[in-house]
Amino acid sequence: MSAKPNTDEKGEFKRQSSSFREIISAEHPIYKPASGRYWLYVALACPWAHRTLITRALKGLAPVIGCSVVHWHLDDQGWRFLEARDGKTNERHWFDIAGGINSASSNGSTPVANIVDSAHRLLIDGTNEPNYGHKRLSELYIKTDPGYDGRFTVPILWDLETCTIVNNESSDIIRIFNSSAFDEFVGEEHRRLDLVPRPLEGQITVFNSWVYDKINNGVYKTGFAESAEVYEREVTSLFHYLDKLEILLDEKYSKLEAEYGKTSQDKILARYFAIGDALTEADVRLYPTIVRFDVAYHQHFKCNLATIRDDYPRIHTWLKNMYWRHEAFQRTTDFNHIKLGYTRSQPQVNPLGITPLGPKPDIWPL
Ligand SMILES: N[C@@H](CCC(=O)N[C@@H](CS)C(=O)NCC(=O)O)C(=O)O
Repeated sequence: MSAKPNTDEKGEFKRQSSSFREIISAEHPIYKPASGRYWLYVALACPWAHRTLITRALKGLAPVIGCSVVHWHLDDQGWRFLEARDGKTNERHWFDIAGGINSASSNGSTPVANIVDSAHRLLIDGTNEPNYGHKRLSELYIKTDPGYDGRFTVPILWDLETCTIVNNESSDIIRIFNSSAFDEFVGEEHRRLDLVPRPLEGQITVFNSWVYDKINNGVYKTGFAESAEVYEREVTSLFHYLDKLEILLDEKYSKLEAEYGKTSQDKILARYFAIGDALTEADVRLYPTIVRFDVAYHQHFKCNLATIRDDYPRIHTWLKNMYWRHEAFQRTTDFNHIKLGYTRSQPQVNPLGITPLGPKPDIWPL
């Protein structure tokens, strides 16, 4: 998401590469593992930030790494926090033990259409920034490097001890969370979960690489295209790779069906994942794009050759399985932030900022 995305002279979207790429480990000269030392800054609309929230929840890190959520509206100065009631409120209670969000925003009685960009509903539109009382995400970048001239993006993994950004690349941040760095601060069940098990690492890497380029980033390349020619090429490619994903998941599902029988849906779903037969990083990286597809990308980014719910039955089942059977996925998904974030923050795509009410429901029951 961005008020004005980077595009080149051909009208093609070019994603900026991330600037801060450190890790946290006992061997690192500065960034040592510790509880309460690191802080995660996210936007709930942002798919890249979403993967870090899911991983934080899955690895039981909510009590170890605090979190702040920017307001869903990205304006021409970037992301902002809600005003602090007092500069030091610890918002960890909002991101409860499961690492999820208060569902008030999803069940709230105010229809999306009536919500204005200046809404200031603390813990619904976002949180304050409790560590320094900052108003803007950009302040964290400037604090780290006064000469920083890149984009002010979420997610940020922040070190409260040195007051610097450790890392602002989501694919690194999820690997840091998945590493053993924080093992001593979490329970056995969370320590045991490895999202990139050695035997599957090769398959996960191959899957991630085309999913990133063709699907995760593919929707952006489609939606931010500035010429019909670029748009048509990108949207065609995007659906070609969704077709590929559907075939892959169909093979998986059919195999499980043959093993357990058509009526044993529970048993099938317990092993129905993108790679292997347990949850891995591949699911974590695919989910944020697929859960946004029908509610945001289909209309806002003109990714409208098909919908997940009506045209990709296997991807749809996989999505519902993730959302309904895995708390870390459901509790970090906020459809209001997603819909409002995209439709109100990108005037070049949606100049009037009218947020479509549909499709309904946001996600179908399992
Ligand atoms: N490479 C980054 C990309 C993050 C990114 O593009 N974040 C968007 C939100 S979806 C952002 O903060 N954009 C603000 C801007 O570009 O001004 C990652 O994966 O962590």
